Amino acid sequence: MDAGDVAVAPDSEDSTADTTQPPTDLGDVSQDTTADATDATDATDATDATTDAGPPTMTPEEFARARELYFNRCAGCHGTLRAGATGPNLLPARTLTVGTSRLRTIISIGTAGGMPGWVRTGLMTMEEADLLARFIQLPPPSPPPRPLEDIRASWRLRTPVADRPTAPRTTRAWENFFGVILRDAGRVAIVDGDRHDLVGLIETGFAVHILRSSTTGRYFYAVGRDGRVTLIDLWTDPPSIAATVQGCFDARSVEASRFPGYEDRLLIEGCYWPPQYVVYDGLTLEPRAVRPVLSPAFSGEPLDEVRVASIIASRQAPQWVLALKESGYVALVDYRAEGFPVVARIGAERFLHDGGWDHTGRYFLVAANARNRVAVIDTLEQRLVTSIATGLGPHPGRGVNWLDPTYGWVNATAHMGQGRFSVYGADPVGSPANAWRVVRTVDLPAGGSLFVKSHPSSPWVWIDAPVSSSPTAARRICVYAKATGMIHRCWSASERGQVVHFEYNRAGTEVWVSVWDRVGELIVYNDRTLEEVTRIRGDWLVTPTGKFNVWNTSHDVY
Ligand code: DHE
Repeated sequence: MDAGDVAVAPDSEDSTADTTQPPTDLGDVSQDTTADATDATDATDATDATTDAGPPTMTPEEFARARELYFNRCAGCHGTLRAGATGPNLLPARTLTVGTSRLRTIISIGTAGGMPGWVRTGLMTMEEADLLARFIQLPPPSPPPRPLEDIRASWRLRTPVADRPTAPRTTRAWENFFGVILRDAGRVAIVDGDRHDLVGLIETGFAVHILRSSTTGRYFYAVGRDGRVTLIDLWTDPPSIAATVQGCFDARSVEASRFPGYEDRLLIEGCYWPPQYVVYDGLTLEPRAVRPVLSPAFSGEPLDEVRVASIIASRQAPQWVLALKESGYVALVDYRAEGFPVVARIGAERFLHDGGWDHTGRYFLVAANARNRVAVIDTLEQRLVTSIATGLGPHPGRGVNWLDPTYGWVNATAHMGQGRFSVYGADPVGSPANAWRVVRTVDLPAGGSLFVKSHPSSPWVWIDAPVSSSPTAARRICVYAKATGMIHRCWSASERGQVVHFEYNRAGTEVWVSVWDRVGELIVYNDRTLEEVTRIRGDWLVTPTGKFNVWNTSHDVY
């Protein structure tokens, strides 16, 4: 092992073995995406002895329902065309050999490899599991393309730029607003970071995934799983929708232009389907260009599906940095060039997912969860530096960076597949011997982690575990101390739901975390004492997930 230190949490509550069966739609974190699903059926329900005879049949209505279910629950991990990514391949050549009854059981109770038990956790009925079991034995339907003219037809400019306020109409400190995703309500709440109260509710539609701020911070861009982008103006009172557009049928990411001179001017949306990205005017969402990303994998395998996963914006060049999941390339898109082309493609690692900057904003550190590695991309020299084996299923979100007392500047991730926080050197100038290798591994009580977060003025790194198979662990927060390189404390933050995702206020003095539940809460902690400041509650707080502070998101503070 290339770890320098191994520190063990001194006051962890338990060391529950974690098989990471996420109770959400996160799906598989199996290491081998070609693993046979039949391997995972050891827990098959003995009462389920249906005999399968040949390919299943479905009525058109059943097929349409199953297609929708697959899109909502399965496509994120297994791919729209079912060729597999974080989860295994679900094409008929494989699934027909497994058969309806066993597939239904897997869908119902999950697997030890990380597949959620959809019926077991109450998120699906047995009838829906049966529909899906039959659906995945039939050839995948061809999803439609989405050309520029269709995207243009979806564009709605509600408030032209000339009709918008020229100064903030609110007297509140809008740069400390938080955009809070209310996932299952199809809304984004704008919450005042000073006063901890609701400023406004924005109807964004189906399952918003993330928000990004424009570079001045005036606008939030929200992207939903259905590919819809919503431009939210924070200078109206209350905040309002200025424009909407739908560039994809399935999407997870948007990012603004951040290079000096391009503030608030452009926006990119990365599609899960079709395999493309779309560039919009940043103030109106008028579509400007759509570009394909389909190609063979960097290692040569032919592909029918390539999804755009994380996107970050450089401040050192007029470029967006795109992680292309299936092909394993990191693509640099130049928005100063005509047509917003990809100007460099860097082969990194397959099934790229989430990531963010090192402290200089030069290196992109992106997780290939299914390969248990974090790839390091030098965006200046446009090359892969290396990829680091960190643990099972690294999932940093945008990640975290700080100055370690021994190893210089570092970045870090926790993991979905094991209880481990890995710290890796990221200081090739000040501490070259430690750069791009794991320098500390710290045990956590459980895996199932999705996000880590810190702030330049904070002594801590906050770590969640919302997709742990243990409900206790899924509600727990752990805090790592930068000074000692050890877990300072872990505690249970809620008696229900899952505790997920952190965000700081503008001053870096408070940390907000979501209780992801039908009756949700936002817990606000004092970042110095780790004591609870308040709990934000309200009947509008339905299934809160990600939170994005205007100042921190527009300045890439994470
Ligand atoms: Fe996310 C970030 C994709 C499930 C909440 N999620 C991301 C990013 C990607 C992604 C590619 C990086 C965006 C960027 O930085 O540009 N997420 C996916 C999936 O494919 C996956 C695994 C399954 C799916 O079908 O969507 C998935 N994600 C989830 C959840 O279940 C979460 C917890 C709740 C939800 O909304 O569904 C969730 N993802 C988030 C959040 C971020 C995110 C809050 C942004 C973190 C940040 O601080 O930047």
